[in-house]
Amino acid sequence: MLVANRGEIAVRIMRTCAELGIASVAVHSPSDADALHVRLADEAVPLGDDPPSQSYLNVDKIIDAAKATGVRAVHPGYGFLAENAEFARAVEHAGLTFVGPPPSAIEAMGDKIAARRIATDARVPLAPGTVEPVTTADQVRAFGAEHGYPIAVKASHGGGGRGMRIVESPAGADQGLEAARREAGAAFGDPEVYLERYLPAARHVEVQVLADAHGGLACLGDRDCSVQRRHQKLVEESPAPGLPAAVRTAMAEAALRLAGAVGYLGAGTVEYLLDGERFYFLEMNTRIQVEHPVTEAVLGVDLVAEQLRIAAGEPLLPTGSDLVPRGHAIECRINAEDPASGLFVPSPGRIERLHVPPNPGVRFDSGYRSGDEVPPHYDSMIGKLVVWAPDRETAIRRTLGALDELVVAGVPTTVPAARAVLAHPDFAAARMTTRWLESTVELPAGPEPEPEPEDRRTVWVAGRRYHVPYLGERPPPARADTARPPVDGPRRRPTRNATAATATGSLTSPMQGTVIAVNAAPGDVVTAGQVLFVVEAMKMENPVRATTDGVVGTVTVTVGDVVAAGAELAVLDRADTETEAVKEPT
Ligand code: MV4
Repeated sequence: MLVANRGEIAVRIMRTCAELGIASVAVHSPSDADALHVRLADEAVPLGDDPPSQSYLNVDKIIDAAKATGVRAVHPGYGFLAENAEFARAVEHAGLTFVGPPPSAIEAMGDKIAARRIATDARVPLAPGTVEPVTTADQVRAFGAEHGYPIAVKASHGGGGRGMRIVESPAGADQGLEAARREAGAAFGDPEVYLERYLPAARHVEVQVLADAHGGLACLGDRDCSVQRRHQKLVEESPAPGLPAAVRTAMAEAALRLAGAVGYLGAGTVEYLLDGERFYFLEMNTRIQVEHPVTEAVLGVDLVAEQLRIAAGEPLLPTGSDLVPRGHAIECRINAEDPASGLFVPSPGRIERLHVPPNPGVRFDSGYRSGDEVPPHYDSMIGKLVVWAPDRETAIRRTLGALDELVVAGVPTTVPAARAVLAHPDFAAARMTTRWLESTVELPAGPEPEPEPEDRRTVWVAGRRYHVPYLGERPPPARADTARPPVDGPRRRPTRNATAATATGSLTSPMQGTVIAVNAAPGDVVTAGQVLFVVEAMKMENPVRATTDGVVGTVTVTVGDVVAAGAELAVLDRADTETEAVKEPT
């Protein structure tokens, strides 16, 4: 098996391969030469340079590697080429098995209008919407007059929510349509859009399905993935809490009808919006998903093993699998992200120490070890903390305990954000919609002062020993081996993605992409290194930092704008007084 991926999912797939006695081949970029997925593989083939286009997205190089090593199958993981029908075809043309659905199913579900038509025919509920592309503002207003506002304008070839625009009233039709088409063209190479009635307060619930080559179809329960920000999921769980049995069954049956209608094969996910007790089809993901372990935890099934069995032409699932969920599982995505200024931007760097508490019910899927570097070129996810317990309440408490004991030193992480979610009363009551995290949860905006064991003092009181946090000046280390690396603070060094200020004080975008966050307004006093913008390109969020201390003059862009590489984002007037040196944490 060649695994055309990196990080935790490549590792995850290789471990199942090993268990099944299947030899694995890794591919890797130069930065990943010593990565865990390369170490675990039986063989490894270097690809081109670090940028994904030269390595993990390079179809020709990956097919060459597959041919050269004589593999019989290719597993794409998620992201990268996993939902690229051309890649699936290239694998098949090379005489190899693609671990996934037929290219026709990838294509049908990748075209969101085609997917809506297939779902309609399969009697899968959809939000009121169009099954034809929309090109004029008159069509938007006619839709609004019939179905009401707000209206979601969505890219036909988009997905994951990117490029979606909301039109609140007839007056916004021209601008909303224009912006959506422009963004869709820039981001997906096709400006085609369609309309849906927008549901403002829904949950995101998805259903896991498996289909084999013998007509076997199975539903493997559901997951709630409502806790996300900017379409990046943070916490997922299975089963979706509080679903009435009739709704659960209807969602599962609709998902199976859709899988059957599209000629599905392998593992797939049908995404819905859930509004009260009504659910509406959003899209189908034709891959193994990041959050698949919560399903594995409650069902005792190895989903990657099922993918491999199905790809080998075997019937799905061992006989006797009852597929009744047992207990509850929660996943927290642990990303290398900087919470400074309230923006969660990727912050790659060296993981000085990684320690996972080996508690019952705790699993940590990661592509990294202590001492590994998180490269800046790819997704910033370090790992996934997956916790199982007999019931949801215990699972929440157990996850909070595991988050407290988890050590990820050297890079700022999403651990404090996950803790804020898990400790929130709305989470306990399962009152989360897709807007909840951004609108309700107070996310810690700075690095948390996490006392390491070395920061604790041992004191004896009445013959008993206590370890107490040391809150004063940190004492000089007693011994060399108790010194800890200078970490945990927000790092103020510019990343490789940061731009250079031009002589005129323009802050420019380092790449073509979509502005997804603006944290600067005219008159703001900013310090060098402060994140002012986030530009998304190729599913990566790139921080753009102030290059000098100064004052923001004009802000040239707003959220949703598509910018070219080198385009001006803002004018920065350099502070003309002699400023103190930038405060570097030491
Ligand atoms: C919607 C919606 C509300 N109404 N469609 C974003 C992800 C993409 N699959 C579709 N998305 C949405 N479509 C209608 N008609 C709200 C979202 C949405 C969302 C959906 C799932 C998970 C997170 C989300 C966050 C914001 C918006």
